Amino acid sequence: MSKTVHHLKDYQAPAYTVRKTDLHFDIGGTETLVKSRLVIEPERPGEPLVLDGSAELVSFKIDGEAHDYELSGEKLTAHGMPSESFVAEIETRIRPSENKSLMGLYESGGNLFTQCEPEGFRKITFYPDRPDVMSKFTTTIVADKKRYPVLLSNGNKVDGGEFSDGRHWVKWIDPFAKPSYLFALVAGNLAVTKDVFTTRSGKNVAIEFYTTEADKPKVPFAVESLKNAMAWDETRFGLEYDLDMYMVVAVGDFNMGAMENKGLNIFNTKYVLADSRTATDADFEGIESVIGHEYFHNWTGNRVTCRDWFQLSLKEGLTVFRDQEFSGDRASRAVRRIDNVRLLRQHQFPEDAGPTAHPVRPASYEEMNNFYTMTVYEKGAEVVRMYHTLLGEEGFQKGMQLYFKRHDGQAVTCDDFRNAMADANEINLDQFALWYSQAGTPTLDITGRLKAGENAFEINIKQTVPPTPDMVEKQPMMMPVKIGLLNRKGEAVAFRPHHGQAAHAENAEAVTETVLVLTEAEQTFTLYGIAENVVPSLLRGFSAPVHLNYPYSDDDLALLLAHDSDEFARWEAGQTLFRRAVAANLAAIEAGNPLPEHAGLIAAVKQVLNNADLNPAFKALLLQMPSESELWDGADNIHPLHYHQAREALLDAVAAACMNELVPVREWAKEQEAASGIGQPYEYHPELAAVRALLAAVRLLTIRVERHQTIQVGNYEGEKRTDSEAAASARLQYYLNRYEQLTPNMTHEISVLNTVNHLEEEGRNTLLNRFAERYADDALVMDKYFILIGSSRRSDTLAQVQTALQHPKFSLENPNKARSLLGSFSRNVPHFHAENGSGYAFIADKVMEIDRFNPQVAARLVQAFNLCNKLEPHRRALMTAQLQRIQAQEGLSKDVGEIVGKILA
Ligand code: B3K
Ligand code: ZN
Repeated sequence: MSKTVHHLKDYQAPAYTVRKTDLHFDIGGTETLVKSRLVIEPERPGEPLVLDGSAELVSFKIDGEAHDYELSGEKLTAHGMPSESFVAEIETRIRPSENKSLMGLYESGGNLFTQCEPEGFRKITFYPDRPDVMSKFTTTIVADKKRYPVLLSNGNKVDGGEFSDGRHWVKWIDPFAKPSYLFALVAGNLAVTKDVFTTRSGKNVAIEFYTTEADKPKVPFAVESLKNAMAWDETRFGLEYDLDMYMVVAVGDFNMGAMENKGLNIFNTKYVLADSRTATDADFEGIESVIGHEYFHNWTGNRVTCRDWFQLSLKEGLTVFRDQEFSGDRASRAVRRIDNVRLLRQHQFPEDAGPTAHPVRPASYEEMNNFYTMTVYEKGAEVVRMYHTLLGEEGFQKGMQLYFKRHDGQAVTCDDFRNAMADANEINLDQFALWYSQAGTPTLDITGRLKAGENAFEINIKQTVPPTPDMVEKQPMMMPVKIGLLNRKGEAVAFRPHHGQAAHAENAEAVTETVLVLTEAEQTFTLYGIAENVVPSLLRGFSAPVHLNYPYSDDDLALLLAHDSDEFARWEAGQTLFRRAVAANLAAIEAGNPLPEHAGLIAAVKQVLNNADLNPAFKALLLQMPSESELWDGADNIHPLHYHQAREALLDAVAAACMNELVPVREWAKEQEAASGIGQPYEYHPELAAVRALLAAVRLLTIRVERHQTIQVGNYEGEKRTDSEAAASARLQYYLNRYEQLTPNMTHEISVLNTVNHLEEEGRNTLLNRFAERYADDALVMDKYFILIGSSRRSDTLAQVQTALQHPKFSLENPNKARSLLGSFSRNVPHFHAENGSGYAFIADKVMEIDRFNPQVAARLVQAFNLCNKLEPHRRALMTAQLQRIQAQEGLSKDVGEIVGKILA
């Protein structure tokens, strides 16, 4: 396949736009006939009409007459178009049941669904399939009534009827102009759950959730989440819903989380279905945030959309920011913020430092699907958060209002968004544009000193933006650095920021926190009114997505960990202590020396465990050590197993030293849940979720010690037992007993299974098998089973993963299943990076197999090889060989080809 690279600099407005799009779907047994009637406006008459499409073309007419055209690649080109408004009629034939790419119109479980973003619409019909062509759509669907009783599309249902041959039809009109990527159609046998939301202006919006009949009991939480999101967007952003109906359809085969099609969201079942018997607290939180995210797109994405796909972060970064704020306002703001930062560091920082690094607004792409990345989404959200930090809530909302006032109904760019923020606040944000064009995570090297005699503390900040494959020389960026100061007793110290240097400190009043606005490669800020020695608390709330170095002593970090009023900075101090301790272990391992002691760190962990004032979810986060991918970020010549050993050894050491503190916390958490006073103690509730998160974190530590202890056999009261089960091994009895009775609560069940998942004993297998049997008919719980198999550190994990591929409930064609088993294995450090290369060869095989039918899923999986050039020579050679093998595969998709090409470049 010839390689086509699309460049932002080549953007050209469309030569033809579409005023009206009338679609007619005739759904047959295996074939669907699609007729489209487009009212087209020439913007540059005389140019050829070029439409995107890869469906089978049946006919093409202009103003009622057959017209000549050429087909080449995925384009139809027609010359000699009328110079004024004309009508194009196009007929295509498609076969949804053969479509395993899950883009365009496809079949899942006997029902039909669409996915059009970014370029799936062209698999359905020929069209200017680009976001800056916005058109009003009507959609008529004809299908057999028995097989497809439910026929849905965007907008409002306006008409329908029945034919004498058992078929029926429905007509939908979407009153809002939209690009083709927001088109959706669903046809099938689905049950509906209804509700109503009354907007603040008094309009009733019909809410309809479509699932299988059997899944109906698992819908209410998602419905509640939607209503909460609708209310929240009204109060926090002043934004109301604009149609009479809001539909959500759940489908088991879906390439990503969900899709914001206008009025008709299509969701992965994972983000709709939940009850506490089968979903964990994390699943509930995921549902709330994804339901919110897709809803918020109605304004940030649909009403105002992207001019071209390079601008994807315009809608995604902003909408992630909005869903993060929604979740933060719902519960545990600080904990959510830390979760966001962990996600960014574990996945986006490595992306930004690797072969596929790209700016928040990429400058080029081969396959757009490869750019739905952590950078576009999560770093994009951090960029939006920086506006918020620089401008404050009020200024940010002023910017949002101006953005909607200027651009409602338009397809615009990231610059338009930045200009709205700047103009509404009458400030200059020109330099801030660099966040959209420069890739790579900046590093801040900060020093601080007390200026004796001047009652001042001076902070010097140097920023460097690293080179990335796309760009070597970078300019200094504009960013907010939020800071505070602590004295040696851990109390906040008041100071007067230097005039003009701080965003919100034009007055000379003393404050305990300020935002320094960094604009230079090196800059010094002076804080006045400080007579004592202080420890600076830097980058509070993670005010910019950067690496930070400050020469803190371990004692400084312990002080911040114990006393900082900013939870992020507090957590970060603990993370830095962990990072230092792992680095010391790593150095010892690589030099063949005995491991060091970690008295300071252990004392700090004990303090955390003993502190009864901490929110349990926050305490759980404080106990979590950075993952391997965070630990080796920035390093070269990486020996993954050494990092793994260094980290494991530290966890073992901390657990062993802290048992006296850990066990009481574990017992406290168990009692807490039962005595919570919250109606049903095992249901999802943020406060109970916090307690269960702490319990899970503590269990993962205590098992490290308890697995070596003698076994006592006791009674297991969790469930009914048969005689043969009663005879199960003492080991199994021990696990079942020791790790508590299983309540009707998936969070507990998974926490117990995670705890024992790495143990070599047969009892672990027995437990997992039981779990798989019990939930054999629940696809989402089976995903959890496959994750357990793929992420185990047991020595036989690769063999177990291979066996699981044959499991009757496993299917490589189902993205959730492939991601659960193979995705988790590709992140399983000791097995993916096995010395003999078996992990790499296995994943390469699966990438090639999946690529034949679903390039998007394959292209995700192949990114496990991004680390290639940072590895030590032996593994680098092994990985390179696998990448070359993939690259040589015949018919390789451009999705996988683009990624592999960048890694091998
Ligand atoms: N906009 C979709 C993502 C589409 C991904 C296409 N590969 C979901 C979302 O971000 O809300
Ligand atoms: Zn989105």
